[in-house]
Amino acid sequence: MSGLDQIDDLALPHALAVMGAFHKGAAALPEGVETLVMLGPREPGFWASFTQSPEYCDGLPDPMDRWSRRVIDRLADSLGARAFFPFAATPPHPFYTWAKATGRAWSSPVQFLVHDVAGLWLSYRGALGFANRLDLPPTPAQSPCTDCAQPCIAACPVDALTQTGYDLSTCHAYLDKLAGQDCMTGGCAVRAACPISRSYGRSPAQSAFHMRHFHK
Ligand code: B12
Ligand code: SF4
Ligand code: SF4
Repeated sequence: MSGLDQIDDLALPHALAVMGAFHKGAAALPEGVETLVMLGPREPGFWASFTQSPEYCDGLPDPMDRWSRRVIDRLADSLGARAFFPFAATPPHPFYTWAKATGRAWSSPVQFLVHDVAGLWLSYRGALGFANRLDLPPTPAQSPCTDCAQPCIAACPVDALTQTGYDLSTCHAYLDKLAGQDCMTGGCAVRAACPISRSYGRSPAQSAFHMRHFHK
């Protein structure tokens, strides 16, 4: 029998953390899964840890996805769980819907998920599915956006990501320009504007890595 604290302890050496969990019913889950535990980068420190890994150093494609598979598959084996990943599944596993079911992530005014600890820098590296119902701690009563001045809404210099949606072509066009290099090296200005993001301690080098992948 695993508890969330035990899972968090096992994730710690890999600079991963439990970002939330829920029981079947809060959202649909694959057959045989009663509890889903979602894992994401533990900050500060995730980038320093990941860049020591064989996957980062071998120069082959998709190092973070390959790292996630190796580490989270092993965690799943040791806990008697099933691993799920936000990539390489067709159709994709519904991580956005699952995230909201944890009660620790909400749709922000700009639609991206906002998390109680990671803010708009939220991302998931995988999830663990358990056949039994784990005890789960209480979650925040409301989204942090309720009592926020909402700087995310006006943070994009070209209004590509606002309350009215995400205009991908405007975003990508800006990222090709000199002015867009701030987003390329420091990450999306909308995600960075969130006060919770600012307290999360994510390395700009990690944002730059994802931006290079997003805007090849
Ligand atoms: C496809 C996809 C994209 C597409 C979105 C295309 C589109 N117009 O919707 C693109 C390529 C644009 C994209 C971009 C990014 N994405 Co993305 N993406 C996904 C992915 C792989 C699949 C989503 C999906 O269709 N699922 C299938 C449906 C059936 O399931 P669902 O998720 O429950 O469906 C819900 C969502 O689609 C949601 N939704 C609807 N409209 C939109 C629009 C946006 C922008 C989002 C985020 C969600 C969303 O509503 C659905 C119902 O609830 C998910 C991972 C996953 N497996 O879910 C990540 C995911 C949503 N993305 C994520 C991230 C981190 C990013 C990037 C920030 C990556 C980066 N550069 O660092 C960028 C954003 C660029 C930026 N400015 O920084 C995170 C969430 C982060 C967050 N705070 O919201 C996820 C969960 C992946 C992860 N590893 O954690 N992404
Ligand atoms: S800036 Fe405020 S409104 Fe926007 S996602 Fe963060 S907490 Fe929510
Ligand atoms: S990456 Fe930059 S241009 Fe694209 S949505 Fe974010 S702030 Fe706007």
